[in-house]
Amino acid sequence: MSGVLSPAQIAHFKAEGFLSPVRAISAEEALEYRNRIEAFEAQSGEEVNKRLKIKAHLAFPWLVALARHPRIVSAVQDILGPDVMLFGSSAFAKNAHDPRFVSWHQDSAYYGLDPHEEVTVWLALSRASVESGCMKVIPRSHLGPDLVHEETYDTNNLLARGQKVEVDESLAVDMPLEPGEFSMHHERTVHGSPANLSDDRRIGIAFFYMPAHARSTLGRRSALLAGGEDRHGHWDRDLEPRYDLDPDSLGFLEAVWATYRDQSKTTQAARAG
Ligand SMILES: O=C(O)CCC(=O)C(=O)O
Repeated sequence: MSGVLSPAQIAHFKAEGFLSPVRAISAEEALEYRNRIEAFEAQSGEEVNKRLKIKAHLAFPWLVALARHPRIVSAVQDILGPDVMLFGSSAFAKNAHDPRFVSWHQDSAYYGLDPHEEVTVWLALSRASVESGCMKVIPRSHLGPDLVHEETYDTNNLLARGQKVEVDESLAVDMPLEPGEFSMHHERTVHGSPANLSDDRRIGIAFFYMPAHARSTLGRRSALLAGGEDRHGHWDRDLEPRYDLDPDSLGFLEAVWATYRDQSKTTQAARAG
């Protein structure tokens, strides 16, 4: 499948640094995936935000399939070209009447990619409205400078380090989504989301795509081929789950998480020194 995005949508993404909404799956399918996530939470006794981080797709084959969904991958290819890889994915859930938020930030400060061309697809599995704390973006911020982040470690912040930048909020644009729709933003686009004031959970999965020519600036890492071919070999391959909660791919995920935490400590030590 190609050409999911119209020329006007592609031009909008390039000029503004975001695009929303685009439909990937039906509302019924989104509910089915939400149910699977909530069954996993019931079984593990942990909120999805805790376990399905960094490379959530390594937990379930159906999340790998969703990351490779033809409509999502084609939309990404419309922006990035034919050869696209997924280096990460993360669940972002806010409960009903949940004060937790995502501070204004640029993903490019942390993703360790060169060049900065990553595109995030945020797929709504429940309604992400202004009331339930949908994402907001600062248009055209992807064309501006790399901003300095302050790491706050605020416990109500869904970002691991509570990183934030100062922005003029009057410029912000909301990206409300119905279940099964997704938004796209460039890794340098400043974005964030407020608390959930609604009566339902706001659950989304963010998929992080890059062109296969992108290199890691954080040492050798792994990724999943999502579309086209990898003619560059800059990335090792993610160990894909053979079945739900495959211990091998979960072990792989744990090892990636541990490296990420170590890198985070090293970065903090370097800043403190
Ligand atoms: O779920 C949210 O509100 C924020 C997600 C986010 O920061 C991202 O997908 O890059």
